[in-house]
Amino acid sequence: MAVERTLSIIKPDATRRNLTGKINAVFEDAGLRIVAQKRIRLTDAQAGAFYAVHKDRPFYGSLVSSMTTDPVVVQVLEGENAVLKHREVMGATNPAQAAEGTVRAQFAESIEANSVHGSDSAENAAIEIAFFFSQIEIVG
Ligand code: RTP
Ligand code: MG
Repeated sequence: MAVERTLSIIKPDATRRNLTGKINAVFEDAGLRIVAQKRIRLTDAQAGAFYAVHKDRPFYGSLVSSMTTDPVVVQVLEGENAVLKHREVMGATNPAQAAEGTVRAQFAESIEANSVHGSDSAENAAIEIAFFFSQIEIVG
């Protein structure tokens, strides 16, 4: 199995409740290595650009504004099959459907304030990593 990288975001609902360490422990326990990480405050324009793929969805405006209320922690996670492994430990988008022990089952407040984002393919991971990080910031 190939070593991959994926882009992870600990969302404002989670940073507001001081959950960064607990969420990182779930990732590390799953064998994902944090090879880059920074805490930033997204502007409306940055959040809108990041989620441009969802611009025609009814929840777009609300999602974008929810991403700017508090800081986010953006990170690059590395490991075997990292994209899928990360999505497994995040759990389903809707926390009511998320499997026990997943980040969203443990911590999410709602379908929108669901604590974490993860890239959904290796191709999108490369695009999303480049959105936030330069090569020199990623230390494998
Ligand atoms: P993500 O992209 O954040 O890792 O999550 P995902 O693939 O599970 O969910 P996606 O369908 O890509 O949606 C992106 C984010 O939009 C919010 N959302 N709100 N109100 C709603 O029905 C709704 N549906 C999605 C969530 O914050 C979701 O993570
Ligand atoms: Mg998604």
